[in-house]
Order: sequence, then structure tokens, then C-alpha cells
Amino acid sequence: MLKFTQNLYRNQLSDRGNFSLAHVTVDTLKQEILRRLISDKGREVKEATSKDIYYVLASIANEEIKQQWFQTRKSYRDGKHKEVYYLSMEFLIGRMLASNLLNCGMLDTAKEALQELGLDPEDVFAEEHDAALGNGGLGRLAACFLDSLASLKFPGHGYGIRYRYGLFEQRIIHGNQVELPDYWLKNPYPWETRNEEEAVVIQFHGDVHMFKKNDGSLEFEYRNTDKVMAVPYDIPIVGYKNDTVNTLRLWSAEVIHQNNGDGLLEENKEYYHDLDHQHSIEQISGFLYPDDSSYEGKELRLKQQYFLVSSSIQNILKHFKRNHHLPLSRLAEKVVIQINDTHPSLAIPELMRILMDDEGFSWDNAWAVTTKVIAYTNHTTLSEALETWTEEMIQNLLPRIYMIIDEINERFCKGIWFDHEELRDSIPDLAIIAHGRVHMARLAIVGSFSVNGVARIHTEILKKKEMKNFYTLYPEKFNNKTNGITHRRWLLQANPKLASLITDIIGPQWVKRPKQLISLLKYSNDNALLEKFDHVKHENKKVLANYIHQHLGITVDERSIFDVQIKRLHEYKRQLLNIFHVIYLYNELKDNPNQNITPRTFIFGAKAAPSYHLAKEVIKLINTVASIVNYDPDVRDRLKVIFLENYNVSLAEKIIPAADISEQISTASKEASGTGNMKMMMNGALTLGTMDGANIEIHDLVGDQNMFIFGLTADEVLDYYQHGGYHARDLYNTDDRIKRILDQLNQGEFGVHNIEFKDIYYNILYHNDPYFVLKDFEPYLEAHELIERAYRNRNTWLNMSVTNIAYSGKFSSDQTIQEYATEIWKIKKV
Ligand code: GFP
Repeated sequence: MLKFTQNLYRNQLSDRGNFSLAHVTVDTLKQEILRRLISDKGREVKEATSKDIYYVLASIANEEIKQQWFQTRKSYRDGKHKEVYYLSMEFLIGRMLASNLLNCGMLDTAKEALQELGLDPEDVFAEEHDAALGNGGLGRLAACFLDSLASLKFPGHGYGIRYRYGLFEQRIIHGNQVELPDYWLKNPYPWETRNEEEAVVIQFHGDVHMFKKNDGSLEFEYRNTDKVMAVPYDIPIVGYKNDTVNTLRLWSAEVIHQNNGDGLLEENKEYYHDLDHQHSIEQISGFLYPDDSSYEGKELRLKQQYFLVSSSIQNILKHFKRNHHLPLSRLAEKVVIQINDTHPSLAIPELMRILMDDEGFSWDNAWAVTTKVIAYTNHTTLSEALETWTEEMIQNLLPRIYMIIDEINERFCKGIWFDHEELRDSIPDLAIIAHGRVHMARLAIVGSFSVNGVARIHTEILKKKEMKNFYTLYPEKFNNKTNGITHRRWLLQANPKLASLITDIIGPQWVKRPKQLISLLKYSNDNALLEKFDHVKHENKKVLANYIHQHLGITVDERSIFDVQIKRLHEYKRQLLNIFHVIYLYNELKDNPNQNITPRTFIFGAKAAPSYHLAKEVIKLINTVASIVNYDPDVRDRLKVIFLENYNVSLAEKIIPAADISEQISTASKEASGTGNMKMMMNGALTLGTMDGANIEIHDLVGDQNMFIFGLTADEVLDYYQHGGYHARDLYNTDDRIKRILDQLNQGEFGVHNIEFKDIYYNILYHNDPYFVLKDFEPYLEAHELIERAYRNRNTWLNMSVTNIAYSGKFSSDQTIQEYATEIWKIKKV
């Protein structure tokens, strides 16, 4: 045993009975860092790079984490517990060092030790490449949920894919988004452990042969399949100061080149030297979101989905058999599988396949088990995001799975025909296979016992509109679980100054019970305390201003309103409305340069999907406006537009603590929930938003007086859609401000070529403004005027800000996970 650990053992055993780094001192940690620098890297601190220090700190944390990980796994093996498995194609976990240190209770100590060694902790943390294994809210939600599961001591694990390339790295060149590959595994990743002994084989393609057995039942044999090995890499998910360490298991696709006891060696020998074949296998875990504009790209995405579910389910069943001495028919007593959106919905036919073909279950028995084990979360009602695959593709890639889906569909449709006469006409809209396509959301609803939306309004829209007929069929399945965010990463870690101010005021209990933030309300009129909140926000704004200066060379006024919109770039999220407002302000200043306005800094962070042309145009427009506004002497620094490239979790951690205004301006009815709204609220920003997603639930808590609500409601939007939209051109013809902006786009005032932003112009005027940008423009401007007035009254503003922090505990993912645990998963804390 290492000397360091021995010392710690001696120090810790006395007060806690077991070893914990939570009580390590700055001095012992410093010594340990120095010692390991020499033993691991052969360097003294003055020669060491931040990277050396990063690895040394990670190894110290890992030593503690691995012990607790082992203990946690052991405790789950006793057969008593029901476990939840969260299957997701995305886990946007970001950097782990600071978060692991925080949850081990040693973040402050580590920062101090580093500072005393003359090092900047931020530089050390920045050595870790963000694990960007996700796209946006959906993937980050999965990461927050894992953090809460472990922190609440729930036995729950994530299953995903170890993509070698995460979400692309974004560069802005001449205002345009350019995508670079994100090879996040360039340096060794200290948090993962390869567990080859848990590898499983996945089969694609091939032929299915049916035999009748003596008892009349059918037996299925798969021949000529392409076999791929799924090897798990495990990442520990550390609970907050509670000795629980759960697992995020990420599967990597590899060629089978050793004897696995299945005679696979022979079969694959000829392939081993076939580099093309090896490449095509490794591609399965190559990229998050492969380019799916071609057939091959689409098939690869489908392969990834099956690869994830097949490896995970095989693994889950293996653990069930090992830990519980129960028949598989009782699987649901010990296992629940949550599928994050439809991407893992092949879990349904895959579980059916294994139960029937490998375990000898009848259809009915397999179905009874499957539909008790699988639960589905829907994250969107946007039709283009509801996945479908061609029948032909599934049939070719996964012939046995196709047969099972086909039968699920047949039985389901027959059930409607015979038992729900009133829905007979709707069968084409309900059928899992319709018009040559397999509808994954329908499969997920039919094959699971729970279907949840992610905010109240979203669930209501699912029930009353998008999935109305399914709701008629299965009212008991539908339920709401409003999203949440982990306050540990998004407040304690990202905004330590605010966290410690809160603790100074209301004591530390809120950290374990975030709803206790509500006690801050008592102090929201105490001017001396409000000053302190103001100070913290100002300090955070300074840090962000420095970052902006370093990265863009632009100086921003720290006293200006930091107005932030950070999220995936999508038309419905309406970054366009935001930049139209900026153009309007700019036009006003040009017309009247002496206008007295509160200085504003508009901050954007957003990635557009590489093939999403209009979204990329909006990025270009924001950058073009920035290049004009930021350098126009008439503006006199009263307006700044900042586009921060490569928006990711780490950048969010910098921006959010500095935000004054949180832009949540989606077209009402379109944003299922949003989680950025929660993060910024928790950091004292005031929401400027539509009545959409979780904004509505924020509004329930803080009311009109503590946020800025504007625009069409979801009912109004849905009503317009039903009646063919509104007349965007009328607004263009009658509102000079709007006309001017659109003409500026059309006439090339914001571009070198006058064709630059024509598509935006056409989309609004010729496609009738599908996301109601013009319709909501006037109310949006009015809300901004209110903001400007409110900001001038410091104390009122700070009171609103503290009120938002006080109510934000409701949006801790601990609360959300508690609801999933009791209402859907029926799992208990260990
Ligand atoms: C999607 C939805 C969001 C929702 C998240 C998590 O996220 O409204 O909050 O899932 O449920 F659109 P994005 O990937 O679009 O951010």
C-alpha cells in the first residue's frame, strides 16, 4: 500500500471508520503531488507541465474512487437491490477532474494545494479534454442524472458508446462555422478502465433459419452474420461525499481476433488482416452522429443504436443471473431500463429476441417481461426529430429484430382493430410499421410500461396532441418528469463564490437538500447582502470578460448587461430573434447616436449540425453583426456582440455564473423543457423567455415580477399551425423596424455578397416565418425595454436575482431523479 494512503488511513480511520480523501490537508496533498510528480513523471514541480499535474491529481483521486467503486459494486451484488440502467446514445459529461474532486470532498483542498505550489488550478483542470459524447440538452441531462443517482445512493448506471470522436470541434473562420474532428482520446483518459472480460459479441446481417421443435415451438438460428465485439470501458460516477460510485459503461466496437470460447477465432481469422473490414467495425464506435446524408451513414447510425442496446442488454442479463438467483421471468423485480429518447428503442425487440431465442420464452412470456422492464423518455415533439427507419434497412441489417418488430406491430394493430373500434381509422398513424418505415417512438410507447415527457407542458402536448391516440390506448403509461440539473456541477463547482456566499448566509444544508435554497428569500431585501451577491456576479463577469478578451481580443464592459443565449443552434430556439433585436438596437443607435441606453453585451454560444444550412447562416449572421457593431465608433461600446466558439460543457461553466439575462426564447410549444434555463436561474440570471418548456414552471415559482415573459403561448402557436400560420408579410409591410432589418439582410448590408443571408430572408417571407420570429418581435422588444429599466434599479434587480436562486432548488436533478426512482423505477437507495 502506498505511503500516502497509509497516512491517510491513519488520519481517517479514527473519525469515519473508513478511508476518505475528504479530510486530506493541503500539506499532505502537496507532498503527495510532489512525490508522485517524481515517481510518475520524473520531474520537480518547477519543471512540470499543467498536464503532468493533471495526471498526478487524477491518479490521487482515482485511488480513492476505485476503492469506493469496488465497495459499491460489491454491495450491489448481494442480490437485494433493484437497479436502473439508463441507456443513452449521448452522455455529455464534460471534464471530470474538478467534479470528481468536488464529490470526493477535496476540491477546495486541491485548489489550495495547487495554488501553494504556484499553479493555477484552472490551467490544470483545462488539461482535460471535454468528453463531448453528446450534442445538447439530452446528453447533458443524462450526465446530470448519473451524478444525482450516485449522489442519492441509488443503484443506477449509464450505458452508452465510447465514440472515438465526440461532437465536432467548432472553429469560426470568417464568421462561418467550420467543423474539426474532436479526437478527445488523443491523450490517455485517466477515468476509464477497459474491461475486456465483460466483452460481448454483437451480430449484424446474416440469415435467419426457423426450425420446428418437437413440442411444436419454433427455434431460430442465425447464419452468416457479421460479428463484432463490444468491449466496455467503465467510467466511475462518484456520488457527493457518500462513498457511492456507480458506473458509466461505454462500449467500444472491435474486431474479434481472439478465441472467445465460441469458435470465433477460426471464423474471423481471414478478416483479421482485412483492414477495410476492421475499419468498418471500428466505425461503429467511431463518431457521435455520423454524417447520415447517405444510405451508409444512416445504416451506421442504426448499427450504433443496435450495438448499444444489444451489448447493454446482454450485460444486464448476465448481471441479473449472477446477482439474483431468480428466473428471468422475474427480471422486472430487479431491473429497470430507461431509454433516453427513441435512439435505444431497439432494446425492446432485442430483449424479446434474447428471451425467446436464447432463453426459450414464449412470445407472451417474453412480452410480459419486456413491457415491465422498459421505460421511455420522450424529449421532443418536433416531427423531424422523431426517428423512423426504412423497413428494408432494418430487415437487411437486423433480420431477426425486424421479424420481432413486425410481429409486435401485427399484434398491436390487431389489438386496436378488435378492441378499439373507435381507433380503427387511425391505425396508419399508430402502426409501428407504416408506409415502408419503422416508427421508433411508436415502438417505444407500445413496448414500454412508462412514457414520460420532460416538462409539464411537454407531457400535456404529448397527451393531448402528438401522442393523443396512444394516450387513449394507454393512459396509465403517460407521466411527467420535469428535467433537472445537478446543482453540484452547476453551482458548487462552476460558481464557487456564489456557493460559498449562500453557505455563509443560510448554512451548508442546501448542498444536500437544494430545496433549502428557499431560505434565501428571507434575505432578498437585505441591501448589505444584496451588495455581496452583486459583488460575486461582478467578479464572475470579470472572469468571463477576461476570457473574451483573451480569445477574441474584444473588451467588454463588465458593468453592461450580460445577455446570454447558449444552446444548440436551431430555428425553433430562435437565435435569429435575438440577433434581429441586436440589429434593431444598432439601427436605433445609428439613427440617434446620443441615445441613453444601458450598455449591453450579447453573448452567444452554439453549434449547428454540420448539414443544417439555415442554422449555419444564423451563426454567420451573428458573427457578421458582431464584426460591424463591435467596431462602429457610433456605438461607443454600448453594444457588444460576442460569439464564443466551440460551445461545450466547460465553456458553459464559465459563461453561466456571469449571466445577467438568460435567453429562453423558443417558439412556444417547441422546447420540450430546456435545462440551460435552470442552470442560469440557479446562478442568479433572470429569464427572458416564452411560456414554453420548463420556463412555465420557473414562472409558477417566481412569477411575472421576477422574470420577463413575452410572446405567443403554445396554444396560440398550435392554433396558427392548424390554420396555416399567420401572414409574415403583413408584418414586414407594416412594421418599419422589421422591414428595415429584412431589407438589410436582403440588400447585403451585412454581407460582402448580397446573397449572403438571402435564405434567412426567404425563409421568413416566402415560407411564412415558420417559427414566428416576426410575430414575436414586438413583444420581445418590449420585454427588453423592461429589462433595461429594471437593470437600472440595482436593488430591485438583485432582489429578483436572489429570488430566482432561492426557488431554483426545485430544479435540482436530485428532485427529478427522486421522482423517477419512486414513480417509475421503484428503486431504493442502497
Ligand atoms: C432536448 C430538448 C430540450 C430538453 C432536453 C433534455 O434537448 O428541451 O431540455 O432534450 O430533455 F429539446 P436539446 O438537445 O435540444 O438541447
